[in-house]
Amino acid sequence: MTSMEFPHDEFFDYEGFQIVKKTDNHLRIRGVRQIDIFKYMPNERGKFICYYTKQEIDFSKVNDDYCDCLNDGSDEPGTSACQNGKFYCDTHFNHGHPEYIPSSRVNDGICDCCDGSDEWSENRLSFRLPDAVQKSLGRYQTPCPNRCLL
Ligand SMILES: [Ca+2]
Ligand SMILES: [Ca+2]
Repeated sequence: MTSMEFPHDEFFDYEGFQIVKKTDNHLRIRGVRQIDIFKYMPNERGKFICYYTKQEIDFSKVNDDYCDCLNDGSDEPGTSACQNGKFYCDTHFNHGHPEYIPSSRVNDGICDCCDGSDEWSENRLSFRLPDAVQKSLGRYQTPCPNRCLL
């Protein structure tokens, strides 16, 4: 998730824009880093344009958990719907932790982002390793601890 200031509320009127949180005119879109937010602005027809194919789709199809931009996965930055997508963790630039992960790892029950932001649905695996084992492996299951400062 990331944020960017917008001067008007008009952008928030598009159905399905999948705003995770709007506070003090900040827009946050799950799985999108701040410098890429502009790519998620609707065009003059209120549509989203896939990054590479330039395919035009309705904004309601962004982060709707169905892959519409088949070649680049750009319409699903915050879900695991597209095989080739990237999910940007809420917390970037943490030494030793990934800035982004393959979108296939979103909500898979394993914490990949140091802040656990990839596990936003808090899916839990049917088995759970003891905490001590998880710690010794350096791999954690949901609910995710915040490891960004470690
Ligand atoms: Ca979609
Ligand atoms: Ca994960």
